[in-house]
Amino acid sequence: MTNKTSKLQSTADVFPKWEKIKDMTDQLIDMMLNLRQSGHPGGSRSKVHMLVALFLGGAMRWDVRNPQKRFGDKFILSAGHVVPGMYALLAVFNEALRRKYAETGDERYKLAGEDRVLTWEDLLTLRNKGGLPGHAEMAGKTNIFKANTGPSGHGMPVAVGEAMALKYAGAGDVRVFAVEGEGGLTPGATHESLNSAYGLGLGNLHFLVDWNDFGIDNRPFSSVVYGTPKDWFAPHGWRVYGTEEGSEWAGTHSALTEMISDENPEGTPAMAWFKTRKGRGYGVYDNKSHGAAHKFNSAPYWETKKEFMDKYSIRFEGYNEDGPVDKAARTEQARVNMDRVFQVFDQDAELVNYLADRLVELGAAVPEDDERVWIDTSKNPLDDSVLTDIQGLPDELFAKPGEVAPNRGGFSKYAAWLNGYVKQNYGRPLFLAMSADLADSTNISGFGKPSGEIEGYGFYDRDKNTKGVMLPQAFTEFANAGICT
Ligand SMILES: Cc1ncc(C[n+]2csc(CCOP(=O)(O)OP(=O)(O)O)c2C)c(N)n1
Ligand SMILES: [Mg+2]
Repeated sequence: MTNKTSKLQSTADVFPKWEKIKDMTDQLIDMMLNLRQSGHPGGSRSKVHMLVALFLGGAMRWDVRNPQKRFGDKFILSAGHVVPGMYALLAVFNEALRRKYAETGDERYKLAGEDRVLTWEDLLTLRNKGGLPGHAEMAGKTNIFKANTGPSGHGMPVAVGEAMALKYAGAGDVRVFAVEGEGGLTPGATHESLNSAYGLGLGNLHFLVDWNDFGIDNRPFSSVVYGTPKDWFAPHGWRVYGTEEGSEWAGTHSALTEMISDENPEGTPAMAWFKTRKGRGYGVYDNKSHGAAHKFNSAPYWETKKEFMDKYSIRFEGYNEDGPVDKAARTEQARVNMDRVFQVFDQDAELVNYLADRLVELGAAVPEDDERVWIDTSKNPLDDSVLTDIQGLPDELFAKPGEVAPNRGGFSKYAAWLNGYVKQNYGRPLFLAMSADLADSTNISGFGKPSGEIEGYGFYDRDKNTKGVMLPQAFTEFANAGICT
């Protein structure tokens, strides 16, 4: 088994580089939203430190050149509304590779085809038909997302399901990271996800929470929701990490590093919280920064450009002016100014080298072999006509004419046969099943029962029966729906 250790970034030398990457990301978020006059600035900005540290620090094994690698860690932006932050960050990452490839011709820096790579020019299309969507979608240029998200909290059950699938298959070293705001922790599905993840023993599941204490309404969540992230997660058996300085590099990087490095013999899930200020650097804060960009080229907008311009001696086109008015001219101005953001790269070749090489190094650390996966995916049981040919089903599955039997009894027998047949012929089950504490009363537990001579897989137990197919869920109907996806 190749279980390459994560390439943790071990020194603080990189923090000044991360700072520049963050500055560029911030600028691109603002410019994108300024052009489109739509989108979510506050939560996008408050998550930038967390995201830079996650994607570059080594906690996450991933390959920006191919986010669909089978054993790459999975990322879910459960707070799907803050997708501009991720678009901007991906644009910075990809631009470093694009430049490095142009400079060297080295294939390691080569990005996939245009339809798979998000470039900074794409930021000009935000929330336009055919352009970048307003919430996170697992498609095309953004396959880094492993769920389509937007409804707050609803990425969490999906994250549980993905972590479960990986663990079940034997690839429990592949981690799932889900990012949420504290507001997104309040829907019921989150509560169910926390219990489910503990029950299923998902040591590969990690929730990251941007604790900025605000959503949209004009009151902090702390005025209506009791406690702290520790209170919310620890009683559910989760390991809790975090930092009061979620907009500083040292605390953010160490919270993530500790979370993934700690011994975890019990296989319990983990979370890390990051205390931040919603709207960091945007000039408006908390809920006021949530869903409204500054008015196009207004004084407060230009104010968000000033510090960057001074720091890097870069001048933005149209600075402190209102115009232009028509869409084409506005888009052109945004294009010119986004391009100027990358003067930071022009000024600092070392930064481009670091970023491109780091992304390549992280990509190369994603394991490739599948020896540890016991489910043979080279053969697909669903292509087996025995399963779909009703005429060919064995007689014992059917009740005799006149026999009185409950439907659910037939369901159970059939479920047992399906998993039994696939076990015998493919060495794996076909179905994992779950219900809300109703496994036997609905007879869905048939999926785990013996079929004739073939032993059933039984109930899953996070310690004693990790091949069990009947997941021991409590009353988690909402989460089950997401887990099954
Ligand atoms: C289930 C659901 N209810 C309401 C909304 C509307 N909504 C979008 S974002 C948001 C506030 C999000 O606050 P938080 O989760 O704290 O995110 P952050 O502060 O990190 O942006 C709300 C209420 C939603 N997206 N989903
Ligand atoms: Mg919030």
